[in-house]
This record gives sequence, structure tokens and C-alpha cells, in this order.
Amino acid sequence: MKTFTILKPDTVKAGNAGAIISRLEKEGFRIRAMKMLHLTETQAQGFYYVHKERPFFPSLVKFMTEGPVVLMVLEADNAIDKLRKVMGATDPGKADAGTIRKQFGTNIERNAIHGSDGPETAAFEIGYFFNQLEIV
Ligand code: 3AN
Repeated sequence: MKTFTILKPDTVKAGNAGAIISRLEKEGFRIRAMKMLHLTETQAQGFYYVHKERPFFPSLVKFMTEGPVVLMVLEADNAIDKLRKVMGATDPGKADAGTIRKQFGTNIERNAIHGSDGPETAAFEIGYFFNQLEIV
């Protein structure tokens, strides 16, 4: 099973991308696709369209476009739930010890990493950034 992740601008800026990729590999995820992009406002708005009515949407889009991100398709058994567990809660302050967001996140917005929250979302998110030929 596949899921989709973004190492967010805070992660790349802080030089934590390598550490998080290494952690994901150690957890047993296989990287099936990877690229770096500096998202445009339109790309970020489209990606997060489900949140467009939320009060934090403009700030989220600003954050996600402030610098480059690393996009990956990850494969593992039960990949979606497995990644959500390794990431930890949305708010790093509430995330369990040992999770990526606890270790690398700053606050509920600047929380280091994105992971798809269900099979339909994963399919949408993978297709938003990758075509078939880019997934090995
Ligand atoms: P998750 O990334 O844990 O699935 P979502 O999907 O609820 O969380 O939120 C998407 C992104 O929006 C989060 N990763 C975070 O960057 C931002 N976000 C969520 N809730 C808030 C909030 N209350 N205030 C500011 N930013 C938020």
C-alpha cells in the first residue's frame, strides 16, 4: 500500500529533511517517488482545498509556499496508518514521544511533515504531484 508525504518548508529550512527520510526508511517505508518543489500559491491552495473554509487556511498556504518542500510516495504494509503513527499528532506539543512531529515540529502549523489521512486522500495527493512514470 502507498501513502504520500510532504517534508514541509520548516523541515527543509532547518536541514532536517535527511534525518526524517532516514527515519522513514528505518521504519520500513520504501521510497517509490521523490521530488523537491517550491510550491506556488495555486498549488498549495489546490492541495489543501478541503481546508479552504478553515480560519487557518491563508496562513497554512503562506507557510507551505515560504520555501521548498520534499514530496514522496512511500510504500509499506498499512502505509497510511503507519505513517500517521510515526508522524504523531497535528500539534507537536500533543504528539507522543518518539514521533517525528514531537522531535522536529514547532507548533500546530509548522509541524514538519504531512501524511495522507485515508486511501482516497492518498490517491488524490499522489496524483496531484506525481504521474505514473515517476513512481517506481
Ligand atoms: P494533519 O496534517 O495532522 O492531517 P490537518 O489535515 O487537520 O492535520 O491539517 C492540515 C495542516 O493544517 C496541518 N498539518 C497544519 O500544518 C495545519 N493546521 C491544522 N490545524 C491547524 C490550526 N488549528 N492552526 C494552524 N494550522 C493548522
